[in-house]
Amino acid sequence: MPIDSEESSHDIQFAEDFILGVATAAYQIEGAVLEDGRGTCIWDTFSHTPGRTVNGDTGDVACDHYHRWQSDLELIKELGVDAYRFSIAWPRVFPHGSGQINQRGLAFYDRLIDGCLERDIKVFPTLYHWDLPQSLADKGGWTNRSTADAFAHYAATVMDHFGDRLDAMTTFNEPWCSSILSHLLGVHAPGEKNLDTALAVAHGQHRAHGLAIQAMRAARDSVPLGIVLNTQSIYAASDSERDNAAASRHENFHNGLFLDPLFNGQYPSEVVEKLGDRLPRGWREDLSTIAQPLDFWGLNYYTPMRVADAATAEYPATRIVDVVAEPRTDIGWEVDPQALYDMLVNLHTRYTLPPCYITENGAAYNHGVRDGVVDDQPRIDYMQQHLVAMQSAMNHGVDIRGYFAWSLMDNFEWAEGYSMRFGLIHVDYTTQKRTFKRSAHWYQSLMQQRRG
Ligand code: IFM
Repeated sequence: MPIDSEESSHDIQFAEDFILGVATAAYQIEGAVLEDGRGTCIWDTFSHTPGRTVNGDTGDVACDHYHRWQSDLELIKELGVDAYRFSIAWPRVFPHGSGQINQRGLAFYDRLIDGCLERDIKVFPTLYHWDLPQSLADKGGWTNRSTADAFAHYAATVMDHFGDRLDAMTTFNEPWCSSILSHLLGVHAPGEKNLDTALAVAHGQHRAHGLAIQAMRAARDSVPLGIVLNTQSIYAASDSERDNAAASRHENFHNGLFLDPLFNGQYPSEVVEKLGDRLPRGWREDLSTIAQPLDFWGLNYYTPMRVADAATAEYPATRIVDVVAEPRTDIGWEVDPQALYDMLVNLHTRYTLPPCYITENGAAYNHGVRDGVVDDQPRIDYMQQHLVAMQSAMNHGVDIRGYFAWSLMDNFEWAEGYSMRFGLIHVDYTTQKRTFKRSAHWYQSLMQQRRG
């Protein structure tokens, strides 16, 4: 069903308790990587390795949010959103991943969380947005089962300490990125290209997620718990049988590898058939730990995937085709809100999923400040169209409880460094001056309109 493109986001009727928010992640904004006892993480190592990020950019300073958190919370307050989704840096809490707790790390998030509550902003933290402590990486990272145990201990510690002040808690952000993109495609830290390792990492993270959910429920059972996925909205690149079969394999590998164990307690049968003997030993025994009941799931959506057959390549033997219907954003990603609608309806039909939050959606447009103004109309168009698509999916019966814009402000865009800007708020990285873009004013007006 096509979404109703005539509808504008200002026509959307958000339910009273529908949450509108903004999102960030620790390594992308905090900076202060050597302060207050923080340990090193794999992104410190990776970004300091020549050739890994655009311009050799690192998160050393980023948006200097570690020092500017109060004024940044004031900006969130000014936007008028309901909630803030951020991530807790594991290496601030446990500099070596396990062992001694770093009280100064906990104290930073105490200040941040209390600052949100003082400003009536709901708190939606994530435990893992890719900053694996380097000490754990040195012992095999997610391929070592003890990393999942350390993660569960970190999760329980955080829940025990902050749980009385949280509105939700997420275990992992986009485990596809921290396994496939990082260990098979070599784009993110640690930059490996090895299918066996990627499978072991994905499985290790699944197990860590399950153990963490159990540990957090035991510590405090009142906080809604979930996970954030960036499932792909997949289309065959052509009508050919081969491309259609490729799209189906791509779905099983890139989406099923995550959705099926989490929500069905098993890997897709095709994945087991092709790769079962390459999954880590004993994987079947972990499935019941992995498939914990969840209170919500988060979807991060940006762009669709067009997939073609790559017969001679390793399973899933597919390749991404740049069949781009304009427009695309400055990072080159196709703009297709229909793909968001299609995926939401499709996944909620095929799986028994808990309520959904759109935990990230947004666009990279690199408009600068001119006479104090950042005129980023394409970002407004993008978000407006995607809110309409989300609303259409809700009208079609998908239970969606909230939407978080990515991102509050421009920040360190991983391998792209500072070259790509996703923020509603412009950041001048030389002066750290923040400037509301037109999209920020537009988002603010959505909130005001809802409050009547
Ligand atoms: O910046 C990232 C974020 O960290 C995870 N989701 C996608 C965003 C844009 O690439």
